[in-house]
Amino acid sequence: MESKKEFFLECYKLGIIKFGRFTLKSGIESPFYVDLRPLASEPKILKHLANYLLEMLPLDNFDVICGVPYAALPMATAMSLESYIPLIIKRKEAKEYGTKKLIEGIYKSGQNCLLVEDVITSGKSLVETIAEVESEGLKVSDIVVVLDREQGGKQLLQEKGYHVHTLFSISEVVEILKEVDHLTEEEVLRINEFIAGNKIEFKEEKRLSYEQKLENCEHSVGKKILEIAIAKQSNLIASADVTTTKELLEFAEQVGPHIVALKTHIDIISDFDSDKTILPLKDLATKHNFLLMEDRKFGDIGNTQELQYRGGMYKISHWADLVTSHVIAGYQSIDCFMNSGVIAILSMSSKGALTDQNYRAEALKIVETHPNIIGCVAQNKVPANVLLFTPGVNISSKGDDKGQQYNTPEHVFKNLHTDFVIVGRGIYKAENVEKSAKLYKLESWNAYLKSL
Ligand code: 5BU
Repeated sequence: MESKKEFFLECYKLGIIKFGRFTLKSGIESPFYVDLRPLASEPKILKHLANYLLEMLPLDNFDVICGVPYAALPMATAMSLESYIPLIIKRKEAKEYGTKKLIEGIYKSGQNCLLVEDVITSGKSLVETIAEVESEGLKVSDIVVVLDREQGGKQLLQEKGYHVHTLFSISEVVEILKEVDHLTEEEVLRINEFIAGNKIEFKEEKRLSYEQKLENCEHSVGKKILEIAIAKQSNLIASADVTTTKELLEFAEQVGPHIVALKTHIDIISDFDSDKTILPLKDLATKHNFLLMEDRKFGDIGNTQELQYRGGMYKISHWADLVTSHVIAGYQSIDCFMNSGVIAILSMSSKGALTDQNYRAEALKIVETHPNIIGCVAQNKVPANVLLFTPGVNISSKGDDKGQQYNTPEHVFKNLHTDFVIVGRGIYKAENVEKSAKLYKLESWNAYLKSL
């Protein structure tokens, strides 16, 4: 292979770096613009590039190789072909249907994954990709980058303990271009000044603690659930999907000390009786300091919901601290829930749910503005000030045969910044219900602490 300098000049001919005045996404004016995508259009150059990158790396360390989408995908593919390290593909967004997989290809949890990136600036996309790759159980120790713009990203990742290997840095290529008279002294000076003064601080989006959320929370029930979480060091909601009053009360007694709320589907209780079911349940809620959450999933016009909420045989408004409701009927449909905090459903945990991005964005506007709503159920991150409730949590199962999909507490706290997990069968089907409630409480609390 030719020298690194000659190789760079070959690449440069493809127009990968332009000099002038460019306004970046951040609004900053930059004297250069980098786009390495043309490299993939020259097979010989791509192949050489792959070998240059491989040469820098301790290859025995890696089980799989993955490019940060999209520009680095052909580079990672070429590296895989040259080294026989198997390739995996990370999606930019998890598929909304089908397998919901974030990473495609063959890999096992615990394997070490080499990450490939074309250009590193602030390090933001790498930090996000690393989190996603690690959330699939893979380890990341090394990252290889074609060009370092020298704006802070490399240091950030090194401080986090990753080995970052870069083939070229911007000051190095500016030096090469000056040597071959592509840039004047003056231009070089201007570029170096820009580099020196433009370290981009990338602030990672931090989740808020329960204490911080409590400060911002206006709704009395929202406050209450946060206070209980802090007092009991628990963020666990147990779903009591049992069908008799006896089972319900026994379950509440066993899990009560470990939960912030007990979630009911009151209409599946076959022997429901206001005095025999609700009164003792309320006593248990007081005794063990937990809230009652009726998972009614309202979804009608306001007038009908009001009748369903206040009347019928269940009189939900008399006892439920929290209710779940769709917001599909619009903002005003939520006005009727005067006595309870509403948890709005943006998207459900089941496979193939129809709530697309657009629906969720519109629903989120209602969540953020309706005074009766304290939080929401969603399968993706929501703004830090919104309380996020996550059902579909199970430590030992990936799903059932009716479309339910499970994640672990670790996954949802780390990746979604969840506030409260909702666990049904993981607890009520366990051989030892109380032991299982304790386990879920501990795992979820630790996952919360880790996500801070
Ligand atoms: P599971 O046994 O952990 O799968 O029970 C989950 C509970 O949460 C069950 O009562 C569902 O009705 C409820 N749930 C859910 O699973 N997914 C959702 O999106 C919503 C509620 Br909203």
